[in-house]
Amino acid sequence: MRKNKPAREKERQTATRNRRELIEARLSRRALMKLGLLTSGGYLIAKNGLSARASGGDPQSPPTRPFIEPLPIVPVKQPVAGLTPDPTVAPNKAAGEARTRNHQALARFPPRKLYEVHQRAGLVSMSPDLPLQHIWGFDGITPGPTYIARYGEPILIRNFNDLPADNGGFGLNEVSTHQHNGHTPSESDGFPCDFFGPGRFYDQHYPNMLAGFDSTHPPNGDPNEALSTLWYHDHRVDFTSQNVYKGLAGTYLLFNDRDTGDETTGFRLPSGQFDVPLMVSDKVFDENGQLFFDLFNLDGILGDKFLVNGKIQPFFEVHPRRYRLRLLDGGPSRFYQFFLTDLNSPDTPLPFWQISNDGNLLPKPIQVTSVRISVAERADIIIDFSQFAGRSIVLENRLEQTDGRGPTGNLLPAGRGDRVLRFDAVLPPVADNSLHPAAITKFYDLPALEPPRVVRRFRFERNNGQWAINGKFFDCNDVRFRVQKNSAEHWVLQNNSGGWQHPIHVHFEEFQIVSRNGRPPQAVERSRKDVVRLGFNEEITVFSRFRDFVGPYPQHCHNTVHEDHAMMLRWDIEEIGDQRTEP
Ligand SMILES: [Cu+2]
Repeated sequence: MRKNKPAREKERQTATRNRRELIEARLSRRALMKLGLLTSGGYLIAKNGLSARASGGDPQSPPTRPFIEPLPIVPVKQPVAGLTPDPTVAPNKAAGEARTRNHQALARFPPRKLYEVHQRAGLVSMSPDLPLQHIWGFDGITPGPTYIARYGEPILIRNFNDLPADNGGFGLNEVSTHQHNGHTPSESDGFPCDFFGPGRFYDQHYPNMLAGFDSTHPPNGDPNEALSTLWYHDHRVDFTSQNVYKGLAGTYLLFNDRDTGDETTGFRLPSGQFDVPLMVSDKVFDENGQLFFDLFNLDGILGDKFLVNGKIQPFFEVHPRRYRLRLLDGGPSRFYQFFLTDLNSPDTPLPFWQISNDGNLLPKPIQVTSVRISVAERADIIIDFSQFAGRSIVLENRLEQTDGRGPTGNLLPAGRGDRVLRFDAVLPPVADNSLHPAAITKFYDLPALEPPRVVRRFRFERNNGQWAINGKFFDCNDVRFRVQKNSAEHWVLQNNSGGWQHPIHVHFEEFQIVSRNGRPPQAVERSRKDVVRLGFNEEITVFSRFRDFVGPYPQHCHNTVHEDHAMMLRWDIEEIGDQRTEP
């Protein structure tokens, strides 16, 4: 029987408050299951005030006005002149370093720039209609500062954990910072189990070298494997969703002698102030307007507020010229399909250009009317705002998604989707030295494939209300398989979880899709990738080479809730690999 609305509302608030107390006690979902407080179906055990379905009690955010604050432009991280003490190959435990393994390549690729970043609490405004929010951020801001890096210019970041003991409701003050898509030695990759607590630091060495420098393309690597749009985020095992939702993420851009960061040279892509990272995330706020994270939602968390670069529904005043916009789905769980919409004539499709998929420029630009990204995927797009001079255009997500399972597959009518960002083409005309994307006939060729040494199969499946790969949950110490250095493999990713979708991410080496449900990849999926959307009942085969470094790396679902609970596995690169086909 349906209860009347006030009674249901009160029950919901009580359940929310009680769950919050458990979250503040910093119990992970796994701990709660062990304590018997959470059933395998994700329901809290019926007990006073906890009887609501665990995932059904998300608060509805208070109302906020859209498009009243400008898009934040994230500051660029500046290097420091030196670090004291100097970085060392072996972990400097005496000085408080938390690293446990030696740097593999510090002497070979000595850092040319040094950085120091502090993860700490911050107080920020996400909307003037909400109170200030207690976040955790790199340098106390979210998104964290943008790193601008170049190929052939190794860097080292001294990463301090200055996070407080009080989590204010959710989050765990232990961290492991992953550079997503980086060709990074394992000890600097941000492996989920390399986390460390407050008061310590971790030196992360990023060689910024092209993949293959030590084998397939010595000594400088394969120019066709250049990366462009990377990001970094916390990856602490079991707590990634909470810590990233709390703000621990930022952008890392890589340039080279073709994608130069100067629109008068190389590929001549829009550059400088016309090259803008856009981190999109969805969040939910409680009845007091405070950022809320429901620890008991095992499906995936959907927010009812959409933020770009940390602000709810900002506006962006642009000049009437071309811009390169780097879209990133910052999670925690939502899939997007973005369109450009003129709200005065929403049914008129507005084409633009997609130039990349994840961190990789496509073989050449492709004209599209929408881009689809799931958690952690990126897409660089070029929009020419000269055609919209004097007008406002909305970045609209029209992909229908009603719970954490994945999108329904339906597209909402134009103008009826989520209005994420409004472009106002109101600034005066300025020079545009970038090339029209139609005039760019080639970025990079796709590297040739080769026969795999091993074909491994992975079933992504539901297991007792949690998430498993080949029936097993993540375990830091369980090396599920060993890849042989300087070999190639096929990985068959199979969605065995019924009505669920999973964005699958592999660390360290990119892949190419060989087949999706038996068919070769089409259009923008003809690309190098580091995340692939595994749709309902799909089977995808991907190809990778494994080169240059050794050590542990993970493969996991990037719905951060699934990942924490525990759809992830550890694989290691070693000199001699194994032949396990269903690891
Ligand atoms: Cu998943």
